[in-house]
Amino acid sequence: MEFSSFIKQAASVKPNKRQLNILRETPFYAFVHFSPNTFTDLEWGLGDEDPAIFNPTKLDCEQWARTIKEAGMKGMVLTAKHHDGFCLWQSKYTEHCMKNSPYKNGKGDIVAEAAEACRKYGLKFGFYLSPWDRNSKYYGTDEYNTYYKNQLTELLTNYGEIFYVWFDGACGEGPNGRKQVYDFDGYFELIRKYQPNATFFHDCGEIRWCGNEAGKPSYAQWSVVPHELCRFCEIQTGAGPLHSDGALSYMYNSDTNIGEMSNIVYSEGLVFAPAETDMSIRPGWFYHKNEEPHSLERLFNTYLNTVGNNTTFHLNIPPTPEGLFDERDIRRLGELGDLIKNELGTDLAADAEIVEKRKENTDLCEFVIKLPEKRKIKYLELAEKIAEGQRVESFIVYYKNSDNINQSVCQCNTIGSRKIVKFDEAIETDEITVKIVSARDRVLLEWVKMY
Ligand code: FUL
Repeated sequence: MEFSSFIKQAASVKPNKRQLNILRETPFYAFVHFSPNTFTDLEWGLGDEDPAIFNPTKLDCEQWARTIKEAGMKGMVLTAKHHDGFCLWQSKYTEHCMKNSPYKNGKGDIVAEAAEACRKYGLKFGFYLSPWDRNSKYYGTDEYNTYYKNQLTELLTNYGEIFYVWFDGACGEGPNGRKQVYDFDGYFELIRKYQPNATFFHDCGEIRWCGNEAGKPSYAQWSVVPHELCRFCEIQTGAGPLHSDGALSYMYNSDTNIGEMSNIVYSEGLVFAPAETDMSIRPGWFYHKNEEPHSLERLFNTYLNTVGNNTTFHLNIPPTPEGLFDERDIRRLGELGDLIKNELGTDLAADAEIVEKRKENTDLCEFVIKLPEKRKIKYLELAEKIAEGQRVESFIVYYKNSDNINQSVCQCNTIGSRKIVKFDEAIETDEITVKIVSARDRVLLEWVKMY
């Protein structure tokens, strides 16, 4: 395909309504890792743990929900089953579940309690169901897919509205272990059937992995990526001008050039697949009492680099063996919620006039944002009309300085669903110009905010 028509097509690769919902309504949400690991102090359980050890004596899912809400998150994703295979609900298909925990004399259902708490506090609810299962006797056979689908159906049909299903890519069985061929297409079909508004995470799914668990997405975040990376997403363009079979066979989420021009031109076609950044508030995903939560500065910077860099932010908080969030984590999340509100809560450009200056026959343009008076600005937030596609490759920010001269402050890559630019120092100005220096088609901004 011609280079120019390929780029036009790339500019109009669109999200589906489920992707759009999560990007616009739920960009920041919580993970909750809770399983026998919480009681054995492990990260990856072996699958032979006695269900009797799973006994949270003070479980309070409402405490979880309150804390999550106060941090500014909009949803919760619970590990209904981690790699050890223990199910936090009353599954009909295994004894390795709450039926054999002392909690509520074997009648407990933590998925139900968490889902209810979310509803009470206005949070969305989703779950993690580990494909890798070290307990199931079926693992490694075709029957495992039936077992997995039965469990998925239980979770999709008994707990009200689900916004997200999280499929973990980890599998550590090793070279001599049991190998499972997962029927992912069959799993996704069940989500479509029972929860048509839910989206799903998978290394290369509708929401894809950012490539690390350290809270560090790539400096240029593209939601429009090669089909070779995300085969479960619908292909929306023709092949890139430099495509040949196998050209992108070694691409992975951790590559930093994903979605860039130098990458997509080799593709067999492009899909819409925004990234999620998943990270734990502590070093581990599960609770270990000697670990401390990360600093407020690290968490806030991660928020800016994720929600403010076209990815979603999935922040894990692990409950203690008692079934409560640790006071240290609660404090840190409260501070984070306050800091987000204080730093990014009041839009100083709400009364601004925005003038778009564009030259005929080019997609390059400038947005001049005029404030009624001089204000001190620390952050600039931009959002593309992501429902129409992602177009901006790079832009430069200028501000009118005290000599009335346009002075450049920074150059940035990509905008996408949301970009938050933090200035090294607050600037005092009544006019900021965003000059688009490279774009794939006419730039459509959904909003401009300043803080
Ligand atoms: C990984 C898992 O192996 C970890 O235990 C954790 O659940 C993390 C979110 O995903 O792949």
